[in-house]
Amino acid sequence: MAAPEPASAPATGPATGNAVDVDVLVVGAGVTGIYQVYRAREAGFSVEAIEAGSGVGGTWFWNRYPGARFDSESYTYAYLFSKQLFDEWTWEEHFAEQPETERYLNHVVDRFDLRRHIRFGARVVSATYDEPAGSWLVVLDDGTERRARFLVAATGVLSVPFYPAVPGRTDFQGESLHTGQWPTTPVDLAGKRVAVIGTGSSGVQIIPVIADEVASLTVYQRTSNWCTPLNNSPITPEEQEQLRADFETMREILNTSVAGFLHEPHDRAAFDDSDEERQAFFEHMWRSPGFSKLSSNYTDLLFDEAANAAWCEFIADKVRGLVHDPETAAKLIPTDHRFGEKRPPFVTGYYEAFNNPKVSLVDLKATPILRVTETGIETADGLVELDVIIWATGFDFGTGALNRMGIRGRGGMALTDHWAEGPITFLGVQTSGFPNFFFPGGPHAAAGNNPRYNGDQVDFVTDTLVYVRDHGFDTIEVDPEAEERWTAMVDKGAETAPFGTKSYFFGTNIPGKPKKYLLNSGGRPKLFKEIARVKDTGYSAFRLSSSSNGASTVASAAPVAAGGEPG
Ligand code: NA7
Repeated sequence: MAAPEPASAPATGPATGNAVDVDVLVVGAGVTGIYQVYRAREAGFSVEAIEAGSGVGGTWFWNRYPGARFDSESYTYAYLFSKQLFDEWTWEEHFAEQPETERYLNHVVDRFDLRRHIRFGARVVSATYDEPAGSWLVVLDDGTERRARFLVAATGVLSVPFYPAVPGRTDFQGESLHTGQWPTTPVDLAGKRVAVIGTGSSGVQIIPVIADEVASLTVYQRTSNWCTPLNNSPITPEEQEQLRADFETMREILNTSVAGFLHEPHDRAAFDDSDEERQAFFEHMWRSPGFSKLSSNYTDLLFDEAANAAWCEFIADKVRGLVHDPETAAKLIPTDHRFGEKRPPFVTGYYEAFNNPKVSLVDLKATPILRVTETGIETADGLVELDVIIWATGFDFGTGALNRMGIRGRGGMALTDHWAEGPITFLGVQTSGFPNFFFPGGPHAAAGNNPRYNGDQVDFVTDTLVYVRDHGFDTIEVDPEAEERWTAMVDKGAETAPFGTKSYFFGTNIPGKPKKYLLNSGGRPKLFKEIARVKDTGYSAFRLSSSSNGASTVASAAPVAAGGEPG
């Protein structure tokens, strides 16, 4: 292992005047949190991360179920801030499996000497803004406290597992597992009668991987998805060499492209081509890697009903060809949503798994689950006896973790009250009434290759902290008008295609959750544009103040109009 690259500034030491334990307290040591710890430390702040897991990785720590892997190309998901890091690490596959990713993240943490900044096995139970002191008081689940100038929640969007309220769920006497909370100890499924509930990205990854070893596998599907092949393969030594040679170009594309992928956009609309050409192009798409089915497909795929329907019909034909039993094939073909309305899962051997006589598909729309019993799952069709139930039932997306952290801002206002009708943010990084609190990679982060977008936000947060410090301020809070405008932009953009209206992107998978779009419908270009405007206008969309000696002095409160409407 190579020696860490030199830090450009001291790793510790308070950057501001008032007494705090740490300048920057980061919550979460996943992909975003690790990068935030690195950037904050390099900028000269003292920093500590609080991580609930016993290891780093966040999503890639908790989702350790068999078959969990990237849907984004490994080298495009990886960190790009260090060419040395990129050169040292050899990804085995174009789409790495969870253990490889977890190894990589551990390597990064050790390579840059970040582990000493991370406290593991600790969960934040409350975080309260202390107005007179201008700092955050954070309480952990063991009762200990931390006082921090800045609080950065890098708690992820898919980090709170969701269990549906199925009657009797906890009565089951066998083993109950959630894909998003998979144990670190070995799970033996060999020869067991197993159920998987849910056929989103997680369900469709685990199903083909465990199908051979179990005694029986019953798949409980409520809604089928438009699954297409991941088309994974090992990275050859020649490809590896090429990737390293192309690093700077690749970094440039990934740091600037709309979706944060390398995939080339197509230049034709679906009906520019003849029927034969379109079939041939769809065949090419079917054989293309991961998200290129979205990002390199026909330009009108997500905007033209007929174009989308043609692609869906192509997929449906594939499913009918792959699945031997026509009834099962029919159940696996979606009838209630277009391709791209929901996050499309990518698969390896998923449809083929249903040709395995041990695998059966239960259509919950026809035969809903009545209850879970001590011994299995009972539907309108009767009881299936089971040894293991795997809940692949998703997450409380976007706001789930933030709403569970007991966050209170100015005047004791609870974040859950401020966001009672859904998140309101500026740039998906700050919300008014909560000074010095940031949440990169949280709600209103853009849709695409997550580490790229989250990295953009971490970069902005870090630049902002430096700006605050170097201009002699110690408090920063977004102007309510700026967050209203940004949120209005997000909501308005979500009214139009291609987003659909029913998916975890809108929170509709969680009973009682306000229906609000939880990504940034303006995408990465909007984020870049607005960040540039913030910097050009001297942070006019924010209120900057100095709270030393207990008195809060507003030193800059330029009207948001100076920053203009986020556009
Ligand atoms: P998803 O994509 O939210 O999928 C959850 C699945 O669980 C989905 O098929 C749901 O069906 C199903 N579900 C949810 N509640 C129920 C109940 N009550 N009964 C039966 N089935 C249910 O989560 P994943 O973990 O698969 O993927 C999350 C992200 O991780 C993914 O997008 C990638 O970014 C990686 P529904 O469609 O709601 O009818």
